[in-house]
Amino acid sequence: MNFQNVKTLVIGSGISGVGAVYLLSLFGADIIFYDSNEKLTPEDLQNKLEQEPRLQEEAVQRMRTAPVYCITGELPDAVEAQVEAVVLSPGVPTDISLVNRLRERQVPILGEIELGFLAEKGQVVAITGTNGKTTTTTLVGDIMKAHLGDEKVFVVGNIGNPYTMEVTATAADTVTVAEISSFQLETVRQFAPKVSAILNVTPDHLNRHHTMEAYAAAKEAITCNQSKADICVLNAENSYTADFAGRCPAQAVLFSSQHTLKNGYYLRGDHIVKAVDGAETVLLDIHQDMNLVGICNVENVMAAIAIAEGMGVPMETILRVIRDFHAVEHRIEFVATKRGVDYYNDSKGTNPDAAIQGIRAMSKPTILIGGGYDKGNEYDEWIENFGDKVKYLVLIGQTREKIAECAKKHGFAADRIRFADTYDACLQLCTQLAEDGDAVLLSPACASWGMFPNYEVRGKQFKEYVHAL
Ligand code: UMA
Repeated sequence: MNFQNVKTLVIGSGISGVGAVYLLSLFGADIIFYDSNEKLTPEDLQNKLEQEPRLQEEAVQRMRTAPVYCITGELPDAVEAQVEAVVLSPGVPTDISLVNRLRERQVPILGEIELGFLAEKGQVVAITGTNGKTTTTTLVGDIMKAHLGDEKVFVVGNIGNPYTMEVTATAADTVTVAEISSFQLETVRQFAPKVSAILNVTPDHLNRHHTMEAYAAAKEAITCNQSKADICVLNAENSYTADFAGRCPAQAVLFSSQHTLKNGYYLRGDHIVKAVDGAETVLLDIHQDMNLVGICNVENVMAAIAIAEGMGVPMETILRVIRDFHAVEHRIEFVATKRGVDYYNDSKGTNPDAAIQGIRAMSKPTILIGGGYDKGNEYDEWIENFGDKVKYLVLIGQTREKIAECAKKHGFAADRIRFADTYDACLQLCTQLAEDGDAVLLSPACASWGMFPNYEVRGKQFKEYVHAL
């Protein structure tokens, strides 16, 4: 699509919106930068652009000659009527009335990822899944950097680095490793990775996608422009991804943490094994060669191996990077031992399935911090995974009553459930409840929104508290 002089509405002034404005300015578009948040002013939006250090001089010059029109609050009808294309930030639902009206008028609707892909010159690896995306993306990024050199690899997307901000530096010999959320996949049209991965699909974000079918369909869209010349790495143990293997447009490469496979990567005892037509090669020992804990991380490592091999990286390089790789921040991250108590930050456990992996990774009696923003999830399976491990459940946020009721329904003793009104009170209570030999795990099964701007802030505050003990 040619954006030269096209009146383009960018919705959302977070990091994706800023990236989109940047790329559109290089494309020569006539930009309206819009945020529906009434607490923001047009000057706030202008400041976000001016304070972005990565804007290249060419874009800054272009913004001077063709200023970006910033609007907040309600979008005036007269402005809406002029819009010829729209770029959505991932957090903007695709079915809000403004977007519906533009769609009815047949205005092209692109997501920020799709916009970025229009400027991509190299190859793309794209990783999605309900859980494990960030760890797998980071590990694949590290492997690709070890193989090609740091300057030839860009790690972008939901991981917190907008694609549109990096893509102008891509070239024929670069690789972009993108963590892609279901929100971002709702708006892809031409996005075409050489290697994709769907790590797992379990209930999440149902307040946005409404049904599991719609959520799974969004994830599957990662392959919509792939062919059998491309690869899609899939989890053989997840019902959605295993089912998708049969109808995937790309060549499906499977991994399994529970069964042997004739072709693919699997866990046998303590070893990750690769099989080709039944002929096995042992690749690594999950205790001796990995610093990550939990079966979820074994799956992430298997997926990363499959992706990297799909990108032509020698196995020797892949295994060397895995041996040096440590946990991603906020993902079952060991923080410190204080007064005999181990503290783990799993703030990225923002849904029950992710939090199941968190509690499964614990080996000691655990004081578990749960609760937060209500995304419409059910907590039964998470609580069923507590076993005898959870000593106390300390609950915060909007979902605390819902989780407490669910825990009691599953036989969790009411006197082991505590409510905290503030995050500080919650952390102090955990320290009081924990005894020598226990663990404290922040793995809330809920988004942070409502109490924190994002899960990173929730995790960082947890770590600051622990380090200050
Ligand atoms: N906004 C509107 N209209 C709306 C909705 C939102 O104007 O109808 C505005 C808000 O007022 C706000 C802005 O949009 O100012 C926020 O946009 P955004 O939510 O898309 O946030 P970004 O800062 O652009 O960050 C997004 C991703 N956020 C979400 O998907 C919610 C980041 O993922 C991602 O790192 C970043 O793009 C770069 O790609 C975060 C996330 O929480 C980590 N992702 C979810 C998850 O992992 O579960 C999917």
